[in-house]
Amino acid sequence: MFVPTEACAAGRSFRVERAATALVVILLLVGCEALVDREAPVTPTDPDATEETQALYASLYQLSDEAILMGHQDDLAYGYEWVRHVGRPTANAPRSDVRAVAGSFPAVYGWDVGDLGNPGATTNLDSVPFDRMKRWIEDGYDRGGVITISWHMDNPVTGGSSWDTTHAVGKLLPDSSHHEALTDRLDRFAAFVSDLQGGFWTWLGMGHDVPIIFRPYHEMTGRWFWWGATTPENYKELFRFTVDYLREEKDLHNLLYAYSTDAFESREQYLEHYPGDEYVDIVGFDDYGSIASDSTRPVLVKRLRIVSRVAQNRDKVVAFTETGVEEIPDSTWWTGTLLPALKTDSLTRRIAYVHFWRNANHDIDVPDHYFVPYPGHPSADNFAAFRDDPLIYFEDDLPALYD
Ligand code: BMA
Repeated sequence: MFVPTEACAAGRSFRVERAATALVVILLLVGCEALVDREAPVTPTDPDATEETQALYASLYQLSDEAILMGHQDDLAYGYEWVRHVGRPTANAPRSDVRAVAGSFPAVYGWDVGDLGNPGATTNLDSVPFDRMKRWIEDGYDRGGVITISWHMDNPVTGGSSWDTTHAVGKLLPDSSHHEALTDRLDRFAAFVSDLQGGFWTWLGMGHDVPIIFRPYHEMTGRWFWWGATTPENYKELFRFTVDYLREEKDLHNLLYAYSTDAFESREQYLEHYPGDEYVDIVGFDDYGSIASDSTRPVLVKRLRIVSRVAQNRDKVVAFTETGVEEIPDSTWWTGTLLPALKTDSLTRRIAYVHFWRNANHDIDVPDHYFVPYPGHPSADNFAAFRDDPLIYFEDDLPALYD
């Protein structure tokens, strides 16, 4: 039978101490490794992404610790009281409702290439000519901004609009009846994107591809677009095929892919159409309903948190990909409702950018369809105050994102 002597007991306690120290050291090392991992630069899903695209992704990821970038759709093409997209091109300096009210361009420029796939189409569905859109994209990029592109693609099977929910997705997948109608459109998109050149040497024909956040097949949970009116499995296949085709067949390496649902109620619903970590760089969502007033703030905050956690668990960038309140009826909405929601906690603050929808010209486009103030709008002063908040970055707050 073993009877411990004093020396033996002392020896054992020494061993226990050493083991405990070793355990602490191991835990510290594991902790440090986790820390190192978290601080390692995040990389886009495309292993061949261009240097500028990789830099943009890492910048968005890092910046989201301290800032939320402000974005606006069609910002340089038209505003509530002016247009540059219809009629003869003018040589005037760029115009922007955002800059007119807040003193700076937005940090993120959104564009939509709807109709691009239609043979012979020269403008998108809001009459923005593609050739001028390209120049505005390049201008925004050259000023240091971020470019995101969505696509209200017509239904390739029927030729109807994107709101024509006649069954299409199953017919567009590989080996299906209308597959070529899809690849034709993607070919045209690839040609458009390849034309976007930026950087110092562009004037010598030696520019580089402009990095783009591409947000295809958005708001699929809303089911009002043909790509949403299908099974989640079909949707995922369409998304994956599109990414693979643009990456592998068309050799495009300047795209970051955004997964962008409409409103959702749970993490499960949010992820129902998620095509997989290898296909998505930015997780986001569109939401116009819950952002409108203080009474629905808890719903918005819940959604922001869910998406932010999804991004955190996958080491991805998170964004509020489309939003706004039409006509902004509450003159203090920017700092009174929106800002408190964004500042709720570290999860909601982690949003890399919040993107507002377009300011349709009130004479020639949809009346009273605008989402940021124009000069003289009752919320203009409050928008300027929102812009002054240290958390919110407009273009002139941006560090170099592409170095
Ligand atoms: C919708 C509306 C439409 C527009 C479409 C594509 O939300 O703004 O007027 O045609 O987006 O930009």
